[in-house]
Formats: sequence, structure tokens, C-alpha cells
Amino acid sequence: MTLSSLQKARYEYVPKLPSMLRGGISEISVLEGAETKSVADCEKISALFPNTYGKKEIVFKKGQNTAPAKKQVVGVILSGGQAPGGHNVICGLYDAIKSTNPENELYGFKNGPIGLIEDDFVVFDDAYIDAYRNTGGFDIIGSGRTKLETKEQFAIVADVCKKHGITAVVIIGGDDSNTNAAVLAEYFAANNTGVQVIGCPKTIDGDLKNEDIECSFGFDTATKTYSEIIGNIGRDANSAKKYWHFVKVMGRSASHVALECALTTQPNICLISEEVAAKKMSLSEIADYIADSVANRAAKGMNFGVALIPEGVVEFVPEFSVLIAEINELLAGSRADEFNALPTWADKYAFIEKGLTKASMEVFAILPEGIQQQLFLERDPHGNVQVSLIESEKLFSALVADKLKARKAAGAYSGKFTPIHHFLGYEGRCAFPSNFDADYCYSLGYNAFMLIQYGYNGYLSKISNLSKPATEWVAGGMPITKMMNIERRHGEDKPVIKKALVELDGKPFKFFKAHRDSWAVETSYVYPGAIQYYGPAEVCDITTKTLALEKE
Ligand code: FBP
Repeated sequence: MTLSSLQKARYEYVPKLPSMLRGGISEISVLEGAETKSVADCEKISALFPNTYGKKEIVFKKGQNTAPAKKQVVGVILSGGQAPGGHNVICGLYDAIKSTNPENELYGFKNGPIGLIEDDFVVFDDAYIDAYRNTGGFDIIGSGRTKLETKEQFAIVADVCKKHGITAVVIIGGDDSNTNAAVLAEYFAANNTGVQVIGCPKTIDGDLKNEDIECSFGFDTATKTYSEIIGNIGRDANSAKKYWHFVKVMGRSASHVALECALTTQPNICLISEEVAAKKMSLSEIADYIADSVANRAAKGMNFGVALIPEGVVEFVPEFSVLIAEINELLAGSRADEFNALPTWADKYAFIEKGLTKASMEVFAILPEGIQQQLFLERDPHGNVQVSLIESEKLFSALVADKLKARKAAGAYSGKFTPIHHFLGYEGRCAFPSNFDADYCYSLGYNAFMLIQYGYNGYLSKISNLSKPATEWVAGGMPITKMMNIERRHGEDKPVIKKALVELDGKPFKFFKAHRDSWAVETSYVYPGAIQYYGPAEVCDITTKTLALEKE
């Protein structure tokens, strides 16, 4: 394998641990705090988790390690979308496991949760681990989106664990995967398997966070990667002075990624899905909002700009959600075949016109034809519209173009509008982890083993005080049930970890709101440049603006 210079250099990087985890495993003791309660629906959650509910929050500190000595065989999986730093969680876990007892073993189950069901694994050794230290990606064992959620699956996992003598399973995943980790932990406890489950908070989307988890790993690196590119695009726009760049960034539900990139690069426009929903904005209102910036800048001679669009925004536009629901209904069952058999788009359009309500047809009619067709072509296995595949950056630029045309006709605008489109998503998910993510992830993995060694089950590895230097980080664990509430999912009440959306009264959004009107008209772009791995801490170890503002 040919290695890049950076890859070779990163192999040598020694991730920074919180002080309390430094100095050897024998010097890490545990401090138990108060018993916990779930954030809501306490009675229901406690009834669903009789063996794992209400456990104590814990913090590690310097002191004599009192954990019972026993051979540990740990299994680990990566679950869901890639996020920079996943390899380091496994490296930290491995190092803690082996430095406690070289006889301990770490099994990596392949391709996500399915690996545990199919008993498809690798047993890590030094050479294997060393080839992945401080690198991006999940290729160390692969990842997948199969869910571990049924009793039948749990029983298979219990058998697989028994077969290999596995004492604990570490699940590295997002809110859904960690919800399932809590259910698996309860199953293991209820069935006296003796197997523990520990979760680690992952997702570039940044929507697994709460009063205990300050941020999910990967968010730092992914947003810095996108911000570098957005900054470069802004500088190109300001150099050429002829294009409006519409940049969609990942974040299926929440707009944390878009907001962080906006705070870092100061584009002219950044939509925030949560605000769109709160204000019940229509597509037309959003288009007018962007068109105002285009027109105001054109009036100052600036026919260029940068607009950020969060991936999930269209689902937050109320009228659009209704339209999607109606389309799903319209094509339910055999009607999809009937629709597909129609020979021309004009025939199909007539079918749609007949089937939609007047209000939804009005929304449908203003969409560019390409997007209209996308709504009927891209269906998921259940036959539903795949909203995430909608090219919303193109949708909004087309709607803005229509608005500007109308304004021009009315003599209210005389600029030029030439849009260019980008989608930044996969580009950031496997970047070399920033020092922050390399350190945070290594600490999460190392800490996960401390939780295992001390016998905890159904806990999330928790590293906090993250806006401070790594030495001041605090390592510990929180029962996952503490983060749960009951939500309606697929027609059923389910215990889940609450997804964290952007809070409109939170400091990051408020900061953005206080500045965005001037960013919309002026050219205030910031060019953050590439992630730096070597150099002064104020350049290399900086956290996100979101975290800094939340913790100020
Ligand atoms: P996770 O929630 O699993 O971390 O994944 C998030 C994400 O990166 C989203 O931002 C994006 O919409 C999605 O994954 C893409 O998924 P896929 O890799 O299946 O195309």
C-alpha cells in the first residue's frame, strides 16, 4: 500500500487523553455520582428498562484502580454513516484493553451491526491497529445501517458473544444505534448473559448531543473540511465576482452542520431548517428571502454570493411535507404501476394534477420540472419519496431565479444572477480527523474500556469539558436511559434518545442571527483554510464555533 506523507506522520501522532486517564490503567479510580432519571417519561422508561434504569452517573479520577481483574474479550462495531475519528475510538479501546492485560482481546465485527448477527469478525492485533491510527474512514472494519432492535437479533448476538467468550460490546453510533445499545444492554441484563454494552456518540450531523454529551465525534472534522471548501468558494466568488454559489451541506434532520459552517465562513445566506419550521416558511418566502440578498448585493454592484442550504431543509417546509405525504399516498400500492405506465410526462402531470389537493398542486407547480420528476422517480423500498435525494440547492436557485425575473419585469432589480451548485457531504465524512477529533475519539474508546472494566452496562462513554484543552477534559459515563424519552415512531410509542435539533434560543443560533443581516448584504467571508495538524495549539487544537459559543 502506498502511504501519503501525512498518513505516515499521523501514525506517529499521540492522541491527548484527559489528565485523569493518563499515567496507566492501575491509577484510574471511579467516583459514583447521583442516581439518574430519564429526561422525560420517567415511569414509562423505567418500566421498559427495569435492570438498567436509574443507574448512577460516574466520573473517573486519579487513584487506585479497584476494578476486579478478569480476562476481557470485547466486541466492537461501527454503525451508520462514516465520521472522522471512528478508527481512533477503536485504537483507544484497543490500547486500554491491551495495557490492562495483554491476554485481553478485541474483536471487530464487520460492516456494522450485521457483523454481530453474521458472526463476521476480525481479532485485532498491534499491526492491524497501527495501520489505522489517527486516520479517517471506517474501513478498519466497515460500517452499515442494519438495525439491532429485535429480540430475535438480540438472542443471536447473545449466542455469538457466548461462543467467543465476549464480555462486552461497544457500539459506536448515532442516536438510533445508541438507543438500540440501551435496549440490548437491558436484554443482556434481563437474561443474565453477563455481557455489558457501552455506546460511543458518533455522527457528523452533530444531532447526538444533550446536557451530558457535548458533541458527537466527527462533527468537528467534517465541518472544518466543509468550511475550508466554502471559504475557498467564497474567495473564488469574491475574485471572479460573477457567480452565486448554492452549497448544500449534509445534515439529514438538524442544521448544526450548516450553522457551524456559517459561523466559520460568514456566507451571505444560510438557511436553518429548524427556523424554517418554527416560522412555517413557505418555499416562496424562502426564495424571496434569498432573492432579497441577491438584489441588495446587486444594487451595490456585487452580482455574486454564497448561500448554504442544509440537506434536510425541504422536509421542514410545512407545505412541502404535505406535498410529499400526498405524493406517497397518490402512488401507494398498484397506483405506482399505473403512473409508471403512462407514456409521457404530460400524461403523468395530468395524473398528478388529478390526485393532489389544490394547495399541494400549487406548491408542485412552482417546482422546476427536474425536481418535479425527481419526486416521482426516486422512491425508497417502501415506495416513499426520498427527500434526502432532492437537489434542494438547485430547487432554491431555480425559485430565486423566478423571483428575480419577476422583480426585473417590475423594474425592481437589474442585476445578473448566475448560480453554481455544490453538495458537500461525503467529502468530509472520512477526512483525517482533526486533532480535536483524534484526541476526543481516542479518549472515548479508552474511557469505554474503563467503563467495561468497572462493570458498567448500558452506559455512553462520556468525555466532557471539551471546549477546554484535553488535559482538562473530564472522563466518565452516563446511563443511556437518562437521555431517553418516549416518541412516536412508525405509529408506535418508542423509548429513544432525543435527536438534538438546532435550538433557536441557543447561543450559536443567536450569534448567527445577530450577524446574518449584515453578512447578507456585505462581503464578510472568512477563509478558514485547511485543517492544521501540526503547529501552535491555537491553530491546531481549536474546537468548533458551536461548542465554543455553547460553553462560553
Ligand atoms: P449518521 O446519522 O449515521 O451518522 O449519518 C449521517 C449522514 O452522514 C447524513 O448527514 C447523510 O444524510 C447520511 O448520513 C447519508 O447516508 P448514506 O451514507 O447512507 O448515504
